[in-house]
Amino acid sequence: MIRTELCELLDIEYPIIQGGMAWVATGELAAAVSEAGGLGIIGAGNAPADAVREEIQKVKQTTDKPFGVNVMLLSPHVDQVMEVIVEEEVAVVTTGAGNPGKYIKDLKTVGAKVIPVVPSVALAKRITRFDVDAVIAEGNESGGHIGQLTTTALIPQIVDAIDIPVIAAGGVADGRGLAAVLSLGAVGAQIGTRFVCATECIAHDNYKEAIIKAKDRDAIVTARSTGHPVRNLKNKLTRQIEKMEREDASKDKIEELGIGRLKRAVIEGDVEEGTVMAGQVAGMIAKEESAADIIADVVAVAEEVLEKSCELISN
Ligand code: TUI
Repeated sequence: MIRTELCELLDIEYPIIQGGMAWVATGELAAAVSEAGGLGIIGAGNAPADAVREEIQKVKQTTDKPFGVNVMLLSPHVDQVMEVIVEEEVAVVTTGAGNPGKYIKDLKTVGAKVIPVVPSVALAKRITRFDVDAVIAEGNESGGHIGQLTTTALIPQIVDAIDIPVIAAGGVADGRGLAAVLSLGAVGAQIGTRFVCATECIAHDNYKEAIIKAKDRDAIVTARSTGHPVRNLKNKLTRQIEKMEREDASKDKIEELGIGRLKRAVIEGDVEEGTVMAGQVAGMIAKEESAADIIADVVAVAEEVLEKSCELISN
């Protein structure tokens, strides 16, 4: 059994949390991951508060186990989403794209654990001045909006810089990845892209197939020139963005082109003109399977890898 202090902190069986992916991570996926012993997370993205409340209620109707909500702090609905999270007494809140400092006092009144995503040591240090319970250190192998450092470089530097538990994100899709980030000092891993291909995930079949078909170099970074780089699968849209970047198009024009494109891919299944966010691990994902099978496989392989490394030492 792989248990770490993350299991005690979040009252979960395995040190695995699911990425809070906008549009993709609905109540259905979060409930399945939590029911299987990980921490399921609803991705609030830019959704209005009422829609987030519906997803929370879906999870509560399916499982009694703890789950979380990921709040994208640039959302226009962030204040109301945080209010709903407090009213619904959600156990865990992860945040992205900013500093959740001003919401922490309210979240703590209902005992929520607060876990911000950080892409750098500087931000990890700044955020730990607030009453946060852990951080998710996200390497640039991740899908979606990314920072500069790789997971292998980022995790040990953040582990050395702060005194609270560090969860690794970016580049983890199987038990080898989980064992690797535990070796780097993390207490667990966040997995995103592999859970997109969970049976319970509502992403369009075309989106799941695009990930399953992807090869090692297909998850590329676009929109670097805007200062908000995004990792997504190569398609007609990424070629169009690359062309605009070569022609020095303005940041506004490039960002405007991206509006509504994630929904177009995830919900409508337009994987050519939509944004197909996925991590570098897309090339490792071979099939659709249940969240429970994904977790069982990650845990079994991590145990095998860690046992082998113990044998290496004792021999
Ligand atoms: O948030 C992410 N990745 C995302 S969010 C997202 S939703 C979306 N999709 C399409 C269009 C618009 C939004 C897709 N991918 N990762 C977590 C993350 N957070 N990465 C980096 C950060 C971050 C950046 C700056 C966290 C804090 C921060 O703070 C700045 C400051 O100084 O306060």
